[in-house]
Amino acid sequence: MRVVVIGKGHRFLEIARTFARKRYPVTAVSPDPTTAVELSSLDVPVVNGPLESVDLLQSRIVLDRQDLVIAAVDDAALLRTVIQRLVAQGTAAAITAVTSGEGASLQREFPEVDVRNEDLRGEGELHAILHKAATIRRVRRLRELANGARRLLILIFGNPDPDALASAIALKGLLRKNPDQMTVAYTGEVGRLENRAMMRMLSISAIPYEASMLASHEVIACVDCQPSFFTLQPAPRFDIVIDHHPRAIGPEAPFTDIRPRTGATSAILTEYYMQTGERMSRRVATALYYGLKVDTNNFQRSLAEEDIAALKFLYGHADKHLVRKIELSQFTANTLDYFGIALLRKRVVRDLVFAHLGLVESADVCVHIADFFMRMNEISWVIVGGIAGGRLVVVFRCDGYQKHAGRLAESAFAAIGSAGGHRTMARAEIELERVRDQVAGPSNETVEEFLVNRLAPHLRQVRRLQAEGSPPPRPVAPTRTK
Ligand SMILES: [Mn+2]
Repeated sequence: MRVVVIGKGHRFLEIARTFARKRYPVTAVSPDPTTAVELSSLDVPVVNGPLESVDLLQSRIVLDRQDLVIAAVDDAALLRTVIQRLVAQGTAAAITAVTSGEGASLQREFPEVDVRNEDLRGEGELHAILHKAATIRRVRRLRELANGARRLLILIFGNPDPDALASAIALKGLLRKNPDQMTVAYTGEVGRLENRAMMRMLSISAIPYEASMLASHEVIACVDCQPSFFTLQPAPRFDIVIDHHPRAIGPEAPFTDIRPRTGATSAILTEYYMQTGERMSRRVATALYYGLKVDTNNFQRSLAEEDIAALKFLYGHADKHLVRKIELSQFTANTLDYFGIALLRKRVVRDLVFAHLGLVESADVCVHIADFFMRMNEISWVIVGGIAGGRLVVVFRCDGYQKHAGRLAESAFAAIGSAGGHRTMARAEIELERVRDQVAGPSNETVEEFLVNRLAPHLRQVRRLQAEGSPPPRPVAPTRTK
């Protein structure tokens, strides 16, 4: 990456020095004949000439999209002229304008220019300026890719969650393309009631994926996932990948932004808007805020820099009452009945609540009940099992203090199904077919025994349960007494 610093005066020299000291290849452009002397110790080539007629090409400075031009001119009118010329000359590089005065009108006039009115001496500012230039480049690249196609498909892997849905509509909003030419599709199904509520209340249109979409859309993006996640036949060829999951091995797309340390893809999309000054609608802000909130478990998981910056921005723009309304859309009357079953079937040992619910309408029921039990006083472990869609689902919750739910799930179930998760929440899913020989019959007691036996070697409290033996069959619904 090359850096061209244009201007004169103290601030201009400081910026050129800062970048040169950091070993960036710097070229200085200045009318001031003493500039070469001032920068001589740093090996910075200097082009002398009047700023009013600055012309990079004529000065034999050819820049590409990786490069950065910084104009540091104190005189507001002159700075405007310089920026105007740079933009008119169509440089591929990102442009930053540094002014000591008020920069708002300049920013309005040139939305793609990063206008700053601070000294650029510290490490933090340097980082900020490079970061912003990189983001502006990224968004430009995204728009180029999108504009090269008549129709664009945004794919969500599996069941769309709030982070994926928010990222999809944020990407749509960023691309400056007719909304009718963009399709959001998912390969799973809309499960949780909150997600349905989110789609309804924020008017998010997303439809189930069909293979025919590949032919009708020239550019394909995926958000909150990576190409290797999909097992579609025929396999889509992805042009855009934006995600925060651990980087998986797979084909590299022309545009790839994968940040495994970031809490949510929503934070990455928020950054695109923030850094390019793109106006964000309240609808998109609300979706992104909710996506970030859910993926970071209410901002409790360790937050990366992008997450905090995004939260700060979104907090002021999102409709938090609407978010609350979405969050409260959790249960149907049917779900509530399972709470009754859970209360009757629960087994409490020391700080553990264990409950196997038997057949449930959806695995989400186990999640709701596990979260509910976690609120009990002096409880630090909750394990809830249920059978949905031919699978035995086990949901783990713990307080995370000297405990790791993900590891417990893995050690007990990874050998026979998919299992894993975070420190405080985890999940295992086992195809019932696969454990037919171990689950002697379909009755809840044998499944419960199976779960206890798998978990006992890994958790002391479950060994206690095991020692107690199977409890006598309990009613699954309250019985009325006279
Ligand atoms: Mn996510």
